[in-house]
Amino acid sequence: MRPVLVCIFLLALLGSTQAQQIDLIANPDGRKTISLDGQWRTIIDPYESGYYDYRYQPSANGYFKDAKPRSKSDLIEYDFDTSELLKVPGDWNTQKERLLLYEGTIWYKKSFDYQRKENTRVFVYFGGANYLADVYLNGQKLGRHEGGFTPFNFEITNLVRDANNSLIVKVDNKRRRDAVPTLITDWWNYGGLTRQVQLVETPTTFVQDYFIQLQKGSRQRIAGWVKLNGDKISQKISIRIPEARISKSFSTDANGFARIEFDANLTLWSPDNPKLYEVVVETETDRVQDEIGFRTLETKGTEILLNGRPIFLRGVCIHEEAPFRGGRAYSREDALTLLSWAKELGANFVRLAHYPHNEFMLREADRMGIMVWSEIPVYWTILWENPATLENAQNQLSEMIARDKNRVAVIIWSVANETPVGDARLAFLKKLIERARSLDSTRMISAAMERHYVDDKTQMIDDPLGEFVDVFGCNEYVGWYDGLPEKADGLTWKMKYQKPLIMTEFGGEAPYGNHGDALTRWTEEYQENVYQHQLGMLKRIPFLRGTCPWILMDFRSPRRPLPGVQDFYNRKGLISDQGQKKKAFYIMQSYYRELQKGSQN
Ligand code: GCB
Repeated sequence: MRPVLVCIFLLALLGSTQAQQIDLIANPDGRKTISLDGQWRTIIDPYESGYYDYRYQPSANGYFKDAKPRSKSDLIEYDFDTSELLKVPGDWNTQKERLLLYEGTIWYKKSFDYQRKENTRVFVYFGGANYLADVYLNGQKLGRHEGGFTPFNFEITNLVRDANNSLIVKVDNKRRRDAVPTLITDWWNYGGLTRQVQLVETPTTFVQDYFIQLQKGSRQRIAGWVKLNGDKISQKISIRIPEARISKSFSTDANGFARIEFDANLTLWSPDNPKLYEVVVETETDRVQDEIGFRTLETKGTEILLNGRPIFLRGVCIHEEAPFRGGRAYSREDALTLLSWAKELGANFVRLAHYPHNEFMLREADRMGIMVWSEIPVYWTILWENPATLENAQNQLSEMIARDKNRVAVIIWSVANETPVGDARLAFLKKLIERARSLDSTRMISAAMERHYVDDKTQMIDDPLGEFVDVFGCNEYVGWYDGLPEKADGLTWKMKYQKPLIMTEFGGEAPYGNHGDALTRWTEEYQENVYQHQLGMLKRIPFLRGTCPWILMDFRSPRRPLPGVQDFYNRKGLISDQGQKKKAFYIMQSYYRELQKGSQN
């Protein structure tokens, strides 16, 4: 069943007085919104006493009731309104020292007043909550969302009150073997309401979602769809791109769905000229405005073609970690700092590792002309045989694509990172690839994979997953986990597939300011040495179409305890978490400048 049908079915089933989790509302910032960001009341609940009773049964009188004693004799053991404050958006770990390593449940509460308007629906939209969120309004459950890095929303039109609404979210970031990601990762498990929370207002029938991109293989044919939600979903709709003098009309069908297709004479988006158009989707009752760019993308043998021209992806990997203050990044300012550093490095491409980053990153990448690899946290050792794990991964993939499918900067959807070759894993990842292709036929699909040694000198890339992706991503740490830097000099690379290769990770670790000779681990000189030998090797790989050193900036990791050196940071950054550039930064920068000379992108 198409999501829109599921949604209509649920609407009918639940009746209009119930809360509903509906498909994602596209582009919330293009609508009327009311921010719920700021200080929220919070209760730390390591034993989940606010959720389970003492027999470990879900309690009918959990904290979500937000109860108050009605008489002086009443026994109620919690009180949101005198509890601690935490800032939203923001991870909890970096807001209070005792929460740095906390993994468990914290309850969040926000009170708000709301003036209901006629013919208006209202939704609560969460940019992200890591990892499991149970959401309640005025004591009633709106629903649950799993996955720490994708948005979700619920309709609250018929539950919201004029005054003193109590919005409560139980956020649980306990790691689980069957979750996505699973128990081990090389990044901090930042918990909480890590992204913006907003009320989104729409007319009774509104434009819920749209896909407006160039058709694969065409430089002027726009193809996509528009989906309405409401009680009058068979309507005339129009798509306007004023600057390109486009105004086209379509009709939605009985399910509120319209395919759109038309020609437009467009200036294509590229890193050199990141042209975006104002695009307006209008119905009889609603109007949404977006900024959308258009470009073509294809692979041909081992080439990647952007707007028909071969490109080399001068990339860098980025974690969603906030420069200077630490913790999860969540603001436009964070995005601008990170992406400006990438630009300064000479990058035209970023790999947003290892999960979907906040929407600002994508919006700013669109504006700055930086191509994006976006991935889901199918990382290392997922439970490949568990159907619920697959469903969860598929859902996170769908939500990532739902949010970012109109962002021209996104050129690659990645389904996994460094997963071990095997049948169950292959079946799992093939399903993810099918899902990605069914939702979006315009992007390239990839995954970061591994290589192996055929003999001392020969690297072979032949992961069977390679057959199903458009572009092969490979992580290798020659000179760091694998021998000394000069080992790279003697290596020859072979690939089983006639496809483009991106070296999606390589690098070494050094805290900024730690100096020594080029063979002393943890020094900037050693890191620089790794990069020098890497570049010598990379330049000799004929099918290489992109490089993404690991990583732009140092980031917190529980796997990195070495005192005085790591102190629970992965120090492979080209830049420190305080913005200081290490020697290796300049090695990469001069390589990218050299590449840039002969290229238009
Ligand atoms: C990898 C992982 C990345 C790690 C990195 C490292 O292969 O993909 O998540 O952080 O290596 O530093 O070891």
